[in-house]
Amino acid sequence: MYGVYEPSPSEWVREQVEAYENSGGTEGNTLRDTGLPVIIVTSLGAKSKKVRKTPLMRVTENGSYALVASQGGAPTHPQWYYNIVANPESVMIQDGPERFEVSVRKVDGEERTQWWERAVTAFPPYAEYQLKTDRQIPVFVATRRP
Ligand code: F42
Repeated sequence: MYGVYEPSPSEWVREQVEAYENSGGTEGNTLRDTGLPVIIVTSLGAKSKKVRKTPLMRVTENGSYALVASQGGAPTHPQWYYNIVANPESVMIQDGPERFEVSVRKVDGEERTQWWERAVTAFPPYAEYQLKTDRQIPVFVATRRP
């Protein structure tokens, strides 16, 4: 992916990405002390065209991944949401030691419902986050490119 990497302005996010990448995915690979696994999603800035790296919870089924734009139930979508909408073909996932390119699409209706259930199973706080906000939390499905 082309573009200059711009580390997150959020310190804990930046440190998680660094630990994850520097260890080849063997460290910094869970959300704080929950023990629940995290992936690193690389996207291309919608406006800046800079490379952005975002830790997200690992929600996976049959080799595909859900990317849940929850941002802790905040009233607005996270910025990476707009990056993926603008540049869906410039997205990579690091899952543990593996890093690969993915195709990403937003899911709606029944398909979203199925992925949402998987997401809440993997990370129960997503259900609380949805209750905190009026927006419907967007869900993308990312599939490894051949
Ligand atoms: N966030 C989630 O939404 N879902 C999760 O499952 C999740 C899990 C998770 C696990 C571990 C962890 O450490 C963090 C986790 N987070 C999760 C938080 C997540 O990593 C993000 O920090 C959060 O979702 C906020 O995303 P954000 O993209 O808004 O990030 C902010 C902090 C940020 O980096 N902003 C930058 C900035 O300079 O303000 C750049 C933002 C950016 O990409 N800008 C775009 C550009 O062009 O470069 C423009 C975007 C536009 O508006 O068009």
